[in-house]
Amino acid sequence: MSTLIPSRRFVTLGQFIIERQADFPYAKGELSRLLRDIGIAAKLVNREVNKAGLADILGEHGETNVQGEDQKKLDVYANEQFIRALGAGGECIAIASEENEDLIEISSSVSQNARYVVCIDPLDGSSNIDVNVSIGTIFSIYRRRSEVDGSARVEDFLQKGTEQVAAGYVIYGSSTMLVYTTGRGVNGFTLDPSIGEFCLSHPDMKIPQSGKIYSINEGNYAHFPEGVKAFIRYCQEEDTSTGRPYTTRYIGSLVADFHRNMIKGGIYIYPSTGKAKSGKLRLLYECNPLAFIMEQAGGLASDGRTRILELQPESLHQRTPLFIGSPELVNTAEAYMRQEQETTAS
Ligand code: AHM
Ligand code: MG
Repeated sequence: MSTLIPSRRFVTLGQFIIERQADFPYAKGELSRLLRDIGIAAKLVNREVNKAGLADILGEHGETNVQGEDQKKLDVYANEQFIRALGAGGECIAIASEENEDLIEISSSVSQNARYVVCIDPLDGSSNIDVNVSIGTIFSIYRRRSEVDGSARVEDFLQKGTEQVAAGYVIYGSSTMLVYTTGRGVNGFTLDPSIGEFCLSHPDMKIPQSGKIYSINEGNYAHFPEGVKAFIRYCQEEDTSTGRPYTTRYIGSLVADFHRNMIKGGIYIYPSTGKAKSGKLRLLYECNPLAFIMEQAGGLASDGRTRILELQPESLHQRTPLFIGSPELVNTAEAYMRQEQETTAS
């Protein structure tokens, strides 16, 4: 008698989103469609990232973005793809992008009754494109606050990170992955290029409670707050009971550094520096979405004192220091920051 062995079922992002739709009866499928649109744009961006070394797509685009940084051609392409996909989908009324000074309102007829707004960093770590290092997209979705039949307002975006309904990132790396949360755990999907689909590969991702990796641009050491310097010395000290000294790993591409630490356990820090009092990273496009994902994976994210998700945004391009990763390491780093504060106060 022959036995039929069922083949292992693989779950695509699209199937997974549909299966999980029941978690959001109030959302009537809009959130699912938004995630689907982001997944489609990510595939287009992935295609261009993969051939970046071949096409005349490398190099400066000749413009600077609103932060005064050089924009590469791929940044522009990625920005356009996400805006186009979200604009055509009909679920998003406005987008705030790291690459645009003002919010982008979508005025198509299909979006008239859209209830969501999206914050996006279309291509983070773009200074790594021409050296073939992993780069990423980071996104975050909020329910709008303004009336559904009127225009979107900046206030729709100036919501605390606790109000996010979904957040995720795409890493264009040795394989391309899309990782997202809707507040019910974190799931990761790897793009299978042979079928052109993101397939569930990392269900219910959890960050280890502790870890041995610390990621920080130590070139700025002289300008770090004393608490950060003390934490770095702690990481470098010999102590076999806690596995120290720890290992330093810094790619300089946030999504790649974040993703590695999520899987292996560790901490990423971009603190304030002498020249940048609020650090470098943006609250809306980078810190809030990654903080939401990190907390959902069992980790922590703060500005060294306050939980990132509780910071009240005042402007679209606001920056904040970021301490994010395994809870034990973030707690220890925060303890050093408190110690610094107490020493300064006394
Ligand atoms: P970007 O949004 O302009 O790409 O800048 C953000 C990037 C992050 O990916 C990375 O973690 C950080 O900047 C690196 O900054 P630095 O070179 O100062 O260490
Ligand atoms: Mg960025």
